[in-house]
Amino acid sequence: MHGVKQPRNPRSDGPAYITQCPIQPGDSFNYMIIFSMEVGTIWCHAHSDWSRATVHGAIVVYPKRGTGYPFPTPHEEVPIIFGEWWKEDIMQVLNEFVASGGPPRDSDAYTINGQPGDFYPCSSQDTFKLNVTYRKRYLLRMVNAAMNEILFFKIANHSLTVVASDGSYTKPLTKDYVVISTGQALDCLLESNHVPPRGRYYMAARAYATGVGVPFDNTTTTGIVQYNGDFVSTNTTPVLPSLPYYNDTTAAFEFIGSLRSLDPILFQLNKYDTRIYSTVSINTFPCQNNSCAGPNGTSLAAGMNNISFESPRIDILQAYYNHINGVYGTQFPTEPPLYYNFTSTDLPLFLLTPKRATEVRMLEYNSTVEMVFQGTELVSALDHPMHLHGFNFYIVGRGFGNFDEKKDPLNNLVDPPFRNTVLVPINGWATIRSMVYALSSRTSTYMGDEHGVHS
Ligand SMILES: [Cu+2]
Repeated sequence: MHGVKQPRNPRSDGPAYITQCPIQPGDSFNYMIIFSMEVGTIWCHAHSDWSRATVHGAIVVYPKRGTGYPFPTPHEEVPIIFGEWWKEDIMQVLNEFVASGGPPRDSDAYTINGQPGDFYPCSSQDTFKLNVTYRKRYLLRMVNAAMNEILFFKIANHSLTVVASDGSYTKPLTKDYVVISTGQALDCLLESNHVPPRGRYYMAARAYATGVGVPFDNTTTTGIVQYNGDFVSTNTTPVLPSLPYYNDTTAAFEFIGSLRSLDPILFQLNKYDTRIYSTVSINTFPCQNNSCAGPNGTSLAAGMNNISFESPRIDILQAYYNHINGVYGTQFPTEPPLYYNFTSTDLPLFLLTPKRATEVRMLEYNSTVEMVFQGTELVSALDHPMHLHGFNFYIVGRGFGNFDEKKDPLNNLVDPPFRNTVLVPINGWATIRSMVYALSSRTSTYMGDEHGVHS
């Protein structure tokens, strides 16, 4: 489950080797999903290897019976699922990626509702089309189910009003483009109020990618918004929106930083019981004869506080309940093992190699936790989407450079967005606060980077 709190129901959360062992081929597992406070769009996906690439779907949670939306009722609701598509079998792509030690092969296309769009001859007939009636309101329920890339999305000549993110209402935010990282969901209103010529308009998405020298799929996926009635011939070429440039960090964070929570804050945000300060980096492992495809023949890895997660032999939840020793450690460091200039481009090589471990940090039920994620320049600086399983968190701070407790004020303790995936800016940091009743007191939550690099 992606973004479902699942109170006292951690067995049905899903992450492989955290709350359950992977479901074996031919086997089955019934998930019982308990919804409690989610509202709007969230989603679910397969969680082992790269099965998420093709096994995913939106979950729509409607307002409680007798209550309505905190925004004008839409005329129609439309799922917009972004995906990433490779010509080869996805397992082959993954196996090659893991075997090489280098970055994964770039995808061949992004998709909107399963279709790359009519820039691709193979998809031109089946391009996703949204037929709209003049002067109506459409609720677009967007999910970014791509494997690796954060996306900019825009509809030509129309603006979008965000009303919810990651299953929680937001104050209405009207923009002519949105940013959606892997793992995130956005509910957006689209008003079909374009004055004549009403015509046909592309909706388009392409990557927001900032890593210097890091390859990425730079293609554009499209769908079409077309007005019903006499206004237009279906032969007219739709108007194309101009998306922010691939590495436009200003545009990305202007959008992300403008989101505000609509509902009252759920717990006191001005204090916390535990702080976990963690670096988030790309690392490398040495490779025999320097024969891997990562930098200088190494093999790529990912690390938090210099620990690269190692999958245990059985799931952590089972080991916890059954008191099985030797499956995980309880010493996930609450701060980086070494303080260096995290965002300097000139870092000593010894920092590159992380430890391999399965480390957990135990937290008290009903306590509050602050996590500061610090991006680093190791191998390559990137924007990292960080996802918390089981519960949303408030994004209370974000900035560029090295986090400095004294200098960096928290941006928002009043109405910060309540999300399950935070985008840690390139060469920057992000601070979240959450309360530990995520999956009941007796379980593990799992913080992971939605980028595919560590898979
Ligand atoms: Cu997920």
